[in-house]
Amino acid sequence: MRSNDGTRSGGEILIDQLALHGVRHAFCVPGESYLAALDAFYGSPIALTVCRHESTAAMAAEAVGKASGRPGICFVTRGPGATNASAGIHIARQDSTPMIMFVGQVARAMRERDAFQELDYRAVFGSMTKWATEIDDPARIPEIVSHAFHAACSGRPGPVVIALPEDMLTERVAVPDAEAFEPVEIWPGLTDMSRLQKMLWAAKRPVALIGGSRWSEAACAALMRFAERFALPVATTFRRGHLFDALHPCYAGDLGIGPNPKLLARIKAADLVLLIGGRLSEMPSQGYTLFDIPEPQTKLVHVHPGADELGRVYRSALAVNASPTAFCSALEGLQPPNEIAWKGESDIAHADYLAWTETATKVPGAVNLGAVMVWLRENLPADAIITNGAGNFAGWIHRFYRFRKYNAHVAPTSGSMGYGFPAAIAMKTLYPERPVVCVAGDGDFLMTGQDFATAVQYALPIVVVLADNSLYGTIRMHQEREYPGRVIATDLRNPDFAAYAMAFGGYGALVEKTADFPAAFAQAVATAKPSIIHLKIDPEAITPGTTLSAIREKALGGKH
Ligand SMILES: Cc1ncc(C[n+]2csc(CCOP(=O)(O)OP(=O)(O)O)c2C)c(N)n1
Ligand SMILES: [Mg+2]
Repeated sequence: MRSNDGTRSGGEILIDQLALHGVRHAFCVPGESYLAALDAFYGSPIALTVCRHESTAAMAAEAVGKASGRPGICFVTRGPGATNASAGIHIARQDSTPMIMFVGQVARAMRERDAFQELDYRAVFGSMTKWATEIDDPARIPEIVSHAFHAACSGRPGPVVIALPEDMLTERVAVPDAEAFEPVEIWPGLTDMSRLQKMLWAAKRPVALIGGSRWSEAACAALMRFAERFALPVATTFRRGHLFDALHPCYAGDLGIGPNPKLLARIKAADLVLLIGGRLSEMPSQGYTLFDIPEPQTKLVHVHPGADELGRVYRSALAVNASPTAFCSALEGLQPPNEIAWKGESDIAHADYLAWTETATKVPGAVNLGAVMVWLRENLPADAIITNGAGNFAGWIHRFYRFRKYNAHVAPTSGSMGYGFPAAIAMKTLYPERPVVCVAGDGDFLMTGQDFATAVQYALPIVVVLADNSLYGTIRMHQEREYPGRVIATDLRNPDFAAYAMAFGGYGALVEKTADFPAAFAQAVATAKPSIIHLKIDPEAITPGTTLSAIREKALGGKH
């Protein structure tokens, strides 16, 4: 309850401060540990979504951070709430996403007694976050929250955890608010840009790789203009496909798991690699094999907002500490050479990409996930958003879907299962007008599937396309390769997912033939309810390019 004596509770100061910093959505699972903060949401301009599991609340907050570039916010209770949420914190860490998690804490006078659900948050989250702290004095909330927004967004963005002792949230003090926060841009130097100009003029076969965070629609547009002027082939790194229009004539493809061999050959043959925003970590670097470490055989220009990332793995010929947003606008000042030595290469690269992704490969079984992806890319509007978690099913998204707009793909570079559905909740909340499709595996979906209830509660018409192969398929694939025929802990017995959706008050349909997918999808959209389209996938169809039996036979052959 607000009073008019000039004082506010810690909870009120906190929520006022979040609203002032521009927060409009937050996700939570409630707990008695932070009731005073919950109460302050009452009547505030921040829409609070209550979830069924803290991993959903944290992943949804991460997805908001990923899409908006400003910290996504979640509130969870102490001990078990915080540990349940840790998967989302880890994603924010690996994916360089700004996020702030507020977590309840025991009263100040009880600390260090191992009181009910007490945790030392600095110790538990210290290695996973950019900053983990606890607020002791409500008068310092404006300062610490402002610090948290800056810390989450500065340099290489990441998560911040703030613990809130219960009695600190109810204490009343008079304190002024801090001013609204704006992220600090990191501009490249003039010398950086003129050195880059010289390197580009000397290059014979350059290629750009783009990834990471701190992008924007404007930055993507600026990069596209640069690519056009320089006729430069541009590839996107693992799960960052939405940064470049897949149908743009300079798009060279997706450098992730199982990439186009022609793209890999192009990158290996390049004499200059312009890496903007990404870290070239394990997945895009093909298990750290693409470039020598620490001295790449290819001239590398590495542009990254985190000063610590430059020279961390790869030594570059030119290291530029800049955010992609600032760097891309500085690219407008660069001039292409009069004679572009690599003229025509971007067209070839794009043709290679189109050929690699054009038609679904043949796979065993009556439902071809590749054909479903081709249908979706041809029938969804360009601004539709695809979300997913982790599993082999995602290989078909990367290969056959074509992302055309900023934020059209929201997925974890960290490979965290269960991410797709919470991200879909977040995207439908942020962008109610954009169609949101969550593509999930059977294993993947059930990691956060209980939050189908949340989508029903908030009437979020998300369509889940659920690829059910009755397997933890990715792990079975590795298992058959390393221990052929010794199947253990990778078979799944699944529910009737269409009935599951109906039981929650959504819509569900079973699809057993590719040809039935369009009608099921249209029906799901027509109901305007959260929906699950349950695709029965043959377990043999393990990747777009091979079968489970082929992997097993090859491994057995190799062992004899
Ligand atoms: C949270 C989490 N737990 C475990 C894993 C390891 N893992 C990676 S993929 C996978 C199986 C995914 O199964 P499913 O969603 O059914 O997709 P499929 O591979 O069968 O297409 C597992 C267990 C992970 N990446 N994340
Ligand atoms: Mg599966």
